[in-house]
Amino acid sequence: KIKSIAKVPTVKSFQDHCPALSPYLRGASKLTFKASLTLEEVEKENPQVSKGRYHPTECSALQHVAILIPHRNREKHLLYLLEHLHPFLQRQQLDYGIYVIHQAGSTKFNRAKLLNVGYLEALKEANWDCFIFHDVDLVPENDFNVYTCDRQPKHLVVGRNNTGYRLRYQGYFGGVTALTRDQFSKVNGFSNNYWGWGGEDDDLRIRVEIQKMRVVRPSADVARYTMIFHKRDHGNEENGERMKLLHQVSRTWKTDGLNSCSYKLLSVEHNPLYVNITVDFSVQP
Ligand code: UD2
Ligand code: MN
Repeated sequence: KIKSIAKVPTVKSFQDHCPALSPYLRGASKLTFKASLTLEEVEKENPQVSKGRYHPTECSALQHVAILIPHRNREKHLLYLLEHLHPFLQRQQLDYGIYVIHQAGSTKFNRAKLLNVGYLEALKEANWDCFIFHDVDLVPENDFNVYTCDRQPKHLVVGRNNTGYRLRYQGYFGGVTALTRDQFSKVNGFSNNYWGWGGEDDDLRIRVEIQKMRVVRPSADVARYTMIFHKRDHGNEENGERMKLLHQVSRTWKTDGLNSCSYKLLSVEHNPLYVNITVDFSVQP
């Protein structure tokens, strides 16, 4: 039996969805980092990017993705990341925006709280579906590692150059992660209480597990990164409290996170290649 199908009038303004896998992907690439690179050069190479945002014109992107980068005093790393990430995301045919969340002052660095701020501020200007929480010093090596969100929270760094491209430990959730707007809101975001280095990524994984979600990873041959060499930063000394905090997550996650993230916003600047959000955590808003 053949049912007659009503013809849907084709409206010009409706665009076809982009394909599940972009035709522009290249696979593994050899990364180079030129010492003399300038922001002006990277801007010139990316004329289609405006105010940190881009969307494909040939099709309508599958997801609207905000890339959130916590930052302080890593200008060169940021430059290299922007240089590689813009063309990488464009080859993936994503509708994306890059946000750099900059911690002003010299009080202890708080990566997790910066990422909460990024989520809250980015949603004030667009309806993002997916958030990529991204270290400034990790450059993806293979564009089949697609920066979209899945049905479950996704960890994108299976391996990196300086750890022999092997997963550091079961449950490792650091470096680069992808959560949908709903997944991140369900876990109440990151904890705001991790000052200095370490623990905040494990805290987020515990939150994910409490919600009965499961961390997924792309295959090891594509989830590869180069970490630009660095030493531990001043102001980001190891957090001695982290084990204590990690034991309390099941009691604290509901009241410590997105819903308690208060901060003094100093500025939001729309640069050509990224939105720069500056916050001060040393004073009360
Ligand atoms: C690991 C994790 C990272 C985080 C951290 C512990 C990997 C690949 N990464 O990174 O996600 O869990 O351990 O907190 O496992 N930053 C600045 N300025 C600073 C300090 C930090 O911009 O002064 C930012 C920057 O984006 C950097 C990130 O914070 O990439 C993490 O700090 P890190 O690179 O010093 O720590 P690392 O490499 O051990
Ligand atoms: Mn690092």
